[in-house]
Amino acid sequence: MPTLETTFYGHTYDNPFMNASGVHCMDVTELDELASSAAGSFVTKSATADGRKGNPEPRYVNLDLGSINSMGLPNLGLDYYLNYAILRQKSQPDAPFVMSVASYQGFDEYVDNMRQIQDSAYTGLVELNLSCPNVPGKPQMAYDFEDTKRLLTEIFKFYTKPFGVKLPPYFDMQHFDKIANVLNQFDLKFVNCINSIGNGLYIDETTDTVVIKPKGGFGGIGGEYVKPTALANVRALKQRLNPTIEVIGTGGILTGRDAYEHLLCGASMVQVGTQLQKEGVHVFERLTAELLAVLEEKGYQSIAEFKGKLGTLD
Ligand code: RRO
Repeated sequence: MPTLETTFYGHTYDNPFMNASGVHCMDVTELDELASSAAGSFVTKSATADGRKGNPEPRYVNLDLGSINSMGLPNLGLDYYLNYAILRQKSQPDAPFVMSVASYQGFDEYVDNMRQIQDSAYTGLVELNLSCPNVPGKPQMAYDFEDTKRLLTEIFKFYTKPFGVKLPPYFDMQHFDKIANVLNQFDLKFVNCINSIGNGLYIDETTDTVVIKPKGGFGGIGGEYVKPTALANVRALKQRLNPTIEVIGTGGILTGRDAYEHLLCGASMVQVGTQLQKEGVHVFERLTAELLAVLEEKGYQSIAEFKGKLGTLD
């Protein structure tokens, strides 16, 4: 019987599956459900300094081939997630998880939030979300390579705990080169590719209207629509980043085969967003069973045997 055990930043998890930040991770109840699910680990909702109600509803809609959302960073505030993280780290030191942190105001809030985590008792992994597509009037940090470098430079002046970044999808080889060049200048532990494809538009056939209220219907696209883009980003970043920076693969994972493809591209962990929203936490039982079946069919005993070993035609 093969194993799905996966080592990520020094800890071996039962399997590589996690939720994608934003899905089923808003409060203690949801987080505890993830923690006791079949997922290998989990990540909290991206926190801003103060709690936020987010954008007006409807702001998330499931589509046949995925989802569209413009949640607008609803969350219970950094103190809430930090308290949860500190308590959980103390009570379950052998089950590490990831705390996601974002910013609503921009540059200074990112720095202040990281300073608050630095000054806290939490020493676990943090995912710095540089790619929220849904703050009206605010661009995504990680599409500005100069600002991203300036922000990481500022944070690394004081931050000594392990963290990585959540990236938006890139669509040009030169942009893969540019972001990798910035990220390789820092002691990041991981990058997570990809956040939703920003500012898509879905139209309801019967009403001829958009389906979500914020921003005139523009929202982040997830699910089946985004898998090829996600795989390309995982592969391209894995090929360009220092080997010490691990990659988390997120985007378009509906089946064990989808997860297998992310691992082939070099992902160490894989995150599930839209499909978790559609199916609930039991999705992780199905996905682990399906991924195990893929390993069995191919005669692999472990993920390490094929991770990053995508074939090419030259
Ligand atoms: O809350 C959101 O609107 C949101 C965030 Br922070 C994000 O990073 N990605 C996304 O699709 N939605």
